[in-house]
This record gives sequence, C-alpha cells and structure tokens, in this order.
Amino acid sequence: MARAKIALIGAGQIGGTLALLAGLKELGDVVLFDVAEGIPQGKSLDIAEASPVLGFDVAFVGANGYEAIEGADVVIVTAGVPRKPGMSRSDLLGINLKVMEQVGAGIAQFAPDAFVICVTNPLDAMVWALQKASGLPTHKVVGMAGVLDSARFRYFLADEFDVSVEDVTAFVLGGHGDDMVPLVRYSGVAGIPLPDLVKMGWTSQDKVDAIVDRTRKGGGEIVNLLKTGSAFYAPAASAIEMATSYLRDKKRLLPAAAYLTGQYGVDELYLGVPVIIGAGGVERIVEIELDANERAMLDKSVASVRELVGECQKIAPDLGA
Ligand code: A3D
Repeated sequence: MARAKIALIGAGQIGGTLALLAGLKELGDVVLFDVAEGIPQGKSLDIAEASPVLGFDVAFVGANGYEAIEGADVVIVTAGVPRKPGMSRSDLLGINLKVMEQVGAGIAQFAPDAFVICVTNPLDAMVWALQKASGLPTHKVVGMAGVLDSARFRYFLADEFDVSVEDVTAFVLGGHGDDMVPLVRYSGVAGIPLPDLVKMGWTSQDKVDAIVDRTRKGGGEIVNLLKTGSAFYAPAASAIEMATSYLRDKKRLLPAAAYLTGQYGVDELYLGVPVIIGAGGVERIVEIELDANERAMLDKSVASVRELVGECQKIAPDLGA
C-alpha cells in the first residue's frame, strides 16, 4: 500500500518539529512548504539525513510551490507571522487572514481531499478563515488547541500528584486563549475525578485553581521564558496526535476546534469541543453536560471567538463567497 502523504504548510519552529515527529512515527512521506526559500529544503534534508541514524523510511521534500502538496492526505498549517512589538491584534489578524487565504487556495487546488489541521493563531478565527478560503467540508478542517491545552493541564496535574502523565486525563473546552474552559469535573487520575482527589487529600482546591490558571496562561508562560518565539514541541506533538487519529482511523476522542452547527447552543462557529477523529475526519461532536458555572465560562469564550471572527468578516467580507 502506498504511504500516506503529509503536507506541512509553514516550515518554522512548529513545522520543522512536525516533520521530525512525522518521520519518527513513520506517519507518511512529508512535504515541507514555506514561502521562505531554502528553509523547507534545508530542514527536509537535515531530517532526511537523520533518518538512517534514527531508523525511519520516510521521504522528505522541501518546497516553495503549492504543486508539491498535490494529493496530500493530511495538511497541517502553521504558516503565518507572530505578533511583533507594536503590532496590534487587528494588524496580526489582517496579516494571518491573508496567509489563510493563500494557503486555503493552495489546498483547494492541490489537496481538496485532505484532512486539514490549522495551528496558526489566533486559532479559532484562523481555522474559520481557512475553511472558508479552502471551501473544504467543515468536517475535514479542524483547529489544534485543545490537545495542547489539555496536555499542559495533564502535565501540571501529574507533577502535582507525582503520578505518571499516562494516567492523568484532562478536559479543556472553548476557544484557545485566556478564557478557555478547563473542565475540572471531567479531569482526574485513572478515572478518579479531580473533586474526589481533593476530598481524598491528594491536593487542595487552591492548588487545583492555581493549576487551572497556569493552564489558561500556558502559552504565555513559554513565550516569557523563550523571549523570542512561542511553544513548538508540545504544539507539534498535539497536531501529530490528531493527524495519527485520522490516518490510522483510531477514532480518538480529542478536544479540537470544530465547526458547530447548533451543538452547545453555538451556530456557525469554530470552537474547542470534544470530537471523534477517524478516517471520516470529524466523525462526531460530543456534547457533554455543563453546569451553570461551566456554561457561563463557555459563553464568555464563545463571545471572544465571535468577536474575532466578526473582525475577520469585516476585513475580508467576501471570504468563501
Ligand atoms: P514560525 O517559526 O514563525 O513559523 C511560521 C512560518 O510560516 C515561517 O517559516 C514563515 O516563513 C511561514 N510563512 C509566513 N507566511 C507564509 C505564507 N503565506 N505561506 C507559507 N508559509 C508562510 O512560527 P511557529 O512555527 O512557532 O508557529 C506557527 C503558528 O502557530 C503561529 O501562528 C503561532 O502563533 C501558532 N501557535 C499556535 C498554538 C496553538 O495552540 C493554537 C501554539 C503555538 C503556536
């Protein structure tokens, strides 16, 4: 059987890490695309030269033309510019919106059957724009944020409890930002919910609250440490987990930014919710019950995503028309 083809649009910090992980996991042959000349070619060759040492058989191609992504099964999009000092949020939105228009057109022309995972920020608005610009069905275009946010939550909890990260599950809903909704009731260790672990004396409510807060600000914590650039190892690992579930039809239940058509009372908006990812793309959107407090937090998150998408619609009123 032919190998799968994975196209990575954006060969920056996350793009390069995605290429290495796709190789290590032998997910398929990799095309690394970027507008910057030499970067995708250089990173591809460097990783290919690591393959005899690490022991994987994957072909790597670096490219500056969209024809290279022809027939890709999965496309992971990290293309864009980061926010620079002096740049307003709207400036960033306008620039990355243009990038999504270019990338969407490239995908529509050369990889219309792909499963597309958007990583570019601001995530919930950019995945919306990418779906509009590509015209691909909504169940084939998702945003990566929830896997990363819940991974951070899991790591902090495992560290607090001194247990294996493998036994910690955690759930995060809503948009990717400071008002994301970490769901404490649905998180815990090997099936024991967090509120029970507080009762058992494993931790205190104050510590749980502090971990929730740290999870919400997890991206900023890394930015402050790195000084230049943002997190890339964990974001890349998270997108690879989503791609793996699609390519291997694993039907993982993962939090992802998915297009809602009435679920959670939200219509025509991408929002972080639990979904099943299998060979059909987003095969199901899972609606869990929320209490009044969780609902209020989700509503706040929905409002900020709507505001961002509203700004995109103002900048590019004809997008997807
Ligand atoms: P970076 O290392 O700057 O890579 C971005 C790449 O995009 C650069 O190599 C650019 O040359 C390239 N690029 C710019 N414009 C285009 C274009 N029109 N077509 C193709 N390529 C282009 O950034 P990074 O890899 O660290 O991050 C990539 C994106 O992911 C950023 O928008 C981050 O904000 C975002 N990000 C999201 C999360 C989430 O959890 C959602 C986490 C971390 C980073």
